[in-house]
Amino acid sequence: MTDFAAALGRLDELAIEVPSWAYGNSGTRFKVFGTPGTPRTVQEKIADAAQVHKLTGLAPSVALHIPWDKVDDYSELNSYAADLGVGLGTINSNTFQDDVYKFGSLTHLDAQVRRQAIDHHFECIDVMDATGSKDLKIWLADGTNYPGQGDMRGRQDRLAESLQEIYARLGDDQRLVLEYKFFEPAFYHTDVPDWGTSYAHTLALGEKALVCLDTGHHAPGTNIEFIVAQLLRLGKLGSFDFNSRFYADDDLIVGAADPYQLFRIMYEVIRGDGLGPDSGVALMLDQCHNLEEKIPGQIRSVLNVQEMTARALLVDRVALAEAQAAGDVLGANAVFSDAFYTDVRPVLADWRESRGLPADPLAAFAASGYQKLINDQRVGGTQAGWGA
Ligand code: AOS
Ligand code: ZN
Ligand code: ZN
Repeated sequence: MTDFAAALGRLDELAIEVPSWAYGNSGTRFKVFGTPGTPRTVQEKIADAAQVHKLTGLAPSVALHIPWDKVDDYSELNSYAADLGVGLGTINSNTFQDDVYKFGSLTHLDAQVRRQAIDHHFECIDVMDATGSKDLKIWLADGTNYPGQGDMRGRQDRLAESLQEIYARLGDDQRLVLEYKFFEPAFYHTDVPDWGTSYAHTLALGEKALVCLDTGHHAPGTNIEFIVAQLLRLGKLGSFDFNSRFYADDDLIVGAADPYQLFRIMYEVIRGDGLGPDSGVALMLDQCHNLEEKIPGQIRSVLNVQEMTARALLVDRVALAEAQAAGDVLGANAVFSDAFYTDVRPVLADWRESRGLPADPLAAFAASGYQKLINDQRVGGTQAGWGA
């Protein structure tokens, strides 16, 4: 039998970074519904993120997006965040919203466009130097819509060269994480479509380059936990972008669509020594809250990750290994699913209370009056990213 207390003791190692853009308004190409109290500045996004950490103890850092979260003085922003009890985390680059990148950025045929995209990443590294952030996350919208539109092979070669320049600029303690996505906004081919392509590029770059796995960026039916296991085995899993989706990439609340999948992913994270601050695997949310309220949406999300991590920690690995070795198919599956079906919510409420946190963070947020305060104070919030 798994020692419940010992297994759940590892929960203290869980830290989930939240994205600044989750607190802004977002939507689909059809409509962006605004919500009252939406942050107007990066400081207000950080203040909202700090609420999530204050009530859950799970979200000690906030990822920034450049240029959406650009400020003049990053050390001031650092102190501002620290005063609120959080730190500044991953810096996300952006080469997807300017006209110049219509046909690509780091892969573009025109050397001047590539230069601009590489320089943007240099700027992001300057921001990292100022904030003390460890990771530069690169997600590219590069790709084509029609067969023949671009030379896929040439684009790979240019991508490799551009990434080399960016990589060479990283400091000793900084890392580059390369995110893959199989389609959208490009609809025929994407230049970094899958973990294999990201792996090939990051392997060529060196040990400070790793793969970022966004859970929403796979074809339906993909065994994501296998990819997790493989990348951990290869020492190349750098970070997660957690979210969930029913169809394509839609950045819904992690664990909402398929909690069993999140459990299976967290099991492989634990199995592959990917849990904890020294593991080299950064856990991050990449979500947008189009209809639901944003701060409660983020609270729900980090709690979902914690809940599935707790269940994954409860897998009796000795019993599982014995059943596997004995060829006991159903026995092994039962050991695995018994952990998944264990209701850990009361234990997690105790875990929170023992750390001076509210047993029910969502109820505590609703009772805090914070939402009303920001609704009254903030007028004219901007859409996540596409403005401020
Ligand atoms: C895009 O689909 C990717 O998931 C990115 O990680 C991220 O959502 C984007 O950079 C928006 O901020
Ligand atoms: Zn992502
Ligand atoms: Zn995405």
